[in-house]
Amino acid sequence: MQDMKEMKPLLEAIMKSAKRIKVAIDVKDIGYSQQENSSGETQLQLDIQCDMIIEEELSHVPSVHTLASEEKEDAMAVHADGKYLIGFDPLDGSSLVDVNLSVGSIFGIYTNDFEAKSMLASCYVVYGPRVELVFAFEGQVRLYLLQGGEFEYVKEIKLNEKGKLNAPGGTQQNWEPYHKAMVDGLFQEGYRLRYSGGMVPDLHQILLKGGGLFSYPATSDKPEGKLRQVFEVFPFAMIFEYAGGGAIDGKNRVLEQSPRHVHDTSPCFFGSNYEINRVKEVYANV
Ligand code: AHM
Ligand code: MG
Repeated sequence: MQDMKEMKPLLEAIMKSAKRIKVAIDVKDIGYSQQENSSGETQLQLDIQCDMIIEEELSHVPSVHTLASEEKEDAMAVHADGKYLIGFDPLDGSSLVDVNLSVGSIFGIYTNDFEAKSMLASCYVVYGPRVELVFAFEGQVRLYLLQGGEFEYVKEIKLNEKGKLNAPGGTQQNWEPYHKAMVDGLFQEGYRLRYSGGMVPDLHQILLKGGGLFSYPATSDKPEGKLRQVFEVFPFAMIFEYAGGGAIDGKNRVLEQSPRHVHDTSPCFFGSNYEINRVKEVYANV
């Protein structure tokens, strides 16, 4: 059983990275680099810079064995005698920076391998009007706020049984009819649309407003969804489950999945219990 003492240097390195990334976002002149990431997208220079910051801070921690970044094809060995494997998305939603919407960094802390069942803790940082950090470990989800240069603990995050927000991802034209019917059904029940196109602020909003549903389903153009298991889906799944909600691929918990490759994606649904049960009912028959 790992305790908080062992997690502390990791969390501190993440906090240090977050402060440096905030500065990079604030000052960076946004230009496109020539490099493509492993999903074939043109990387923003800012992505590369954030990736370097996190790599630098986390490789200083002796307990880190391996780092795998969404921005790099292969995982990187760090300390042979370390025991943690960290999968991270350095700047999720980076294309939103130039329109001044919120973005985030996401971290999954694993042991042995990058399977969902090997994840011990997870964390994300939201760079919005304020910088907030959410850390899930040992069944609890803790919220921190950056104030006067330091992260201060604010509160534990708990979801209600049911929320009011609906955040439907993916291209609607490519949704399956039953998925569209489910999304429309929630709107007919009074749910309100909240979708910025950044999974970190979109999920953060659902967590802090007490509930709702975020979906990124399988679509005709993306049958395996868009969001990456190791860097995006598993870390948020742990957070939603610990907060008293759920995270499924339609039918099953995403935390039961075993990715074949570190960059694999999965359809995913995150929410409070009422909405997750609704998804299960709809997807049970397909
Ligand atoms: P990125 O890692 O390339 O930034 O993409 C991930 C982002 C998520 O933050 C967001 O939920 C999703 O892509 C939005 O996709 P879409 O525009 O297809 O709804
Ligand atoms: Mg991402």
